[in-house]
Amino acid sequence: MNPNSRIPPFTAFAPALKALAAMAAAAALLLPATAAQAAGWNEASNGDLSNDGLAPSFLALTAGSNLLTGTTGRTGAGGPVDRDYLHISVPAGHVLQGLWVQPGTTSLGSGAFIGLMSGSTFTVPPDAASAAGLLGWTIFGVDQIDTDILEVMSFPSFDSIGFTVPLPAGDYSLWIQELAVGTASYRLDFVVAEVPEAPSVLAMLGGLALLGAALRRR
Ligand SMILES: [Ca+2]
Repeated sequence: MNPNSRIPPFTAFAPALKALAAMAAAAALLLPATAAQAAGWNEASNGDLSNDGLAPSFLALTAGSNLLTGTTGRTGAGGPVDRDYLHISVPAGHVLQGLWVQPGTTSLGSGAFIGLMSGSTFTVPPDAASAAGLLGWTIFGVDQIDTDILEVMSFPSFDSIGFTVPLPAGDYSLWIQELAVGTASYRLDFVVAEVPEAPSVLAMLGGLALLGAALRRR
């Protein structure tokens, strides 16, 4: 696929699905989800992300930069698969503004798959026939270093729902997986921004009271 295309071509999903289905058939390693982290997750120090979409690891995002550093892959045909599932929460009063691919990301072939779902668990199975049920997805790797992939993920593709950027506060889940045989590294930065507060009802009422007082003085 053309890494610069804004919408992943339909054909990009077919080999990805084939590879993912093959990995789904392989023995899955169930790894326990580990404790929540304050502002990022590095598999080297925080542990491997969960292999189970129904029990993903959890990362509470905070305002600013939230780095996710890990590896995914598989040892070979039928061998153990390392797929990474993460539940993220965008705090109230905030939005997920961008998802930047950082230097340190490596690719073995066409890149890694990243899928996004609404909710705290990733319920679409690895051998799904389409992207139905996903909010969005894309393939990323070295070609996307220093670029924001959130928007390209947002366009409906291969039956994905699609979404608008920025993502509002709430719970989301992710599935990240290198498609080629071997182990690839990824480094992603979830950029969270505060939503400017709307004028409160009390402030509006205060304004009306001042207006009323001003009119009475005339
Ligand atoms: Ca991993």
